Amino acid sequence: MLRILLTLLLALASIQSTYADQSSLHIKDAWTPEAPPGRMMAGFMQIHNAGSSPVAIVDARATGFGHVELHNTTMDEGVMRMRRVDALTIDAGQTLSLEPGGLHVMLIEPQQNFHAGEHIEVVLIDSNGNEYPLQSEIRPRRR
Ligand SMILES: [Cu+2]
Repeated sequence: MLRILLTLLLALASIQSTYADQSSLHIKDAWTPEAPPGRMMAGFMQIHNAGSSPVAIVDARATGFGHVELHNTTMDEGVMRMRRVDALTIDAGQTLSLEPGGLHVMLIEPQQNFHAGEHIEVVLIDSNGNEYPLQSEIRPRRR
């Protein structure tokens, strides 16, 4: 009887930790600057890790885009360049900012036109295969 109870408790514990893993990231303020038709777009957001271990985002996809990469922006002899990064790592208890001039999700090969006020469906994928869906609000470019 005790053995059964223990097995049951262990099973419950493993379900709980799986659930905790998947809900440990809280993503907010996701937005994308409007871009001319056919041009790639960038996704910015705040990613908070409420869990007790680091989470590494290693891949992403977005509805309406053929290809998505994780990018950083660097200054190279006074010229702004974007470079692909292998992962966006968010340490336990920390918030990672994706913002203009820095880290961003690069939305490549748009397959339709997107307009300010619409939302882009983005899914971030971590190194364990957990998926984090979010909606990125398209905002008008500042003029
Ligand atoms: Cu980029």
